[in-house]
Amino acid sequence: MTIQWYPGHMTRAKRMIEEQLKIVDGVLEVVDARLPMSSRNPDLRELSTKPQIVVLTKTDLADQSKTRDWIDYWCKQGEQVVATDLLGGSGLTELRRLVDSTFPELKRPPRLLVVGIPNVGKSTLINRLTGRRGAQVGARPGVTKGQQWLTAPGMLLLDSPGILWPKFEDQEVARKLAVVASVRDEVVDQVEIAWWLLNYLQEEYGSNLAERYGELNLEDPLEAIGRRRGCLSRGGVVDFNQAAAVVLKDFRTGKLGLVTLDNFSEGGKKPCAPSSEP
Ligand SMILES: Nc1nc2c(ncn2[C@@H]2O[C@H](COP(=O)(O)OP(=O)(O)OP(=O)(O)O)[C@@H](O)[C@H]2O)c(=O)[nH]1
Ligand SMILES: [Mg+2]
Repeated sequence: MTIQWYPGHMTRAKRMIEEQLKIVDGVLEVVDARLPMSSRNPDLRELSTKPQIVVLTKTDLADQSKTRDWIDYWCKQGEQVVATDLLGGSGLTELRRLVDSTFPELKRPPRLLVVGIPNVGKSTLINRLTGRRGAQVGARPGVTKGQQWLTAPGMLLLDSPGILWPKFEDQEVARKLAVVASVRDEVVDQVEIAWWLLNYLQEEYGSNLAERYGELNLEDPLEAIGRRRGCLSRGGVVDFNQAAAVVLKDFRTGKLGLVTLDNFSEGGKKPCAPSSEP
């Protein structure tokens, strides 16, 4: 199945972001630490010329050593990056400090546009920084529909709807985005992405899988998980849709351990998606 998801509201949101970029002082690009590369929208990078800070969210769910590698890499590229756990609240003081030092000449609080793909935590970040629940939050993509300015100590923040790009050339990237629920579950074959995820975990984080589900039959891990978790339809046959939902929920809530889905290539510390290598 080919995954594509670029609904009309994203086209409109992109136009809105283009307009807002003209009036803001800078950008907070929100990136999911479990997908340090795949959750960065190439379109957004092209649109903006304003000073930018990358805010890595969900570090509480990501592989810490990979998070460090990616941050080192970006810093060497001259990017400003802060790692945050928006549920625990870590990284926010560092972010405020970085915002202060990025606009030293401004006599007023900087106006910052918060951008990123769906479900990465843009609205949660704004609520954290403002100390209020002014922005609506939810564990699915497409929660934020409009835009509004919100005041935080030392900055003004503008939330934006998450946007993707019109075509996923690399379906591996699309699968990863589906796994972290940045693409709507309804447009994706859940069994297929659960299979993909189980394969990836088997290769990269085998012990996490064994810890959660016990030893698995590698030929058909979803069947074994479904049976153990009681995802059965009439006649005792495993309901693969239910089993896939269990696996995806376990992953998204951190029950499969700390996992990052974007790897560095072997050898040189150069980022690349495994499937996009020549
Ligand atoms: N574990 C964890 N969850 C987080 C973190 N940040 C955000 N979330 C959760 O991620 C989900 C999405 O958060 P939102 O703030 O609505 O994301 P968004 O980027 O505004 O999403 P859209 O408006 O749909 O584009 C919510 O369930 C948040 O609680 C984090 O650092 N760690
Ligand atoms: Mg939002």
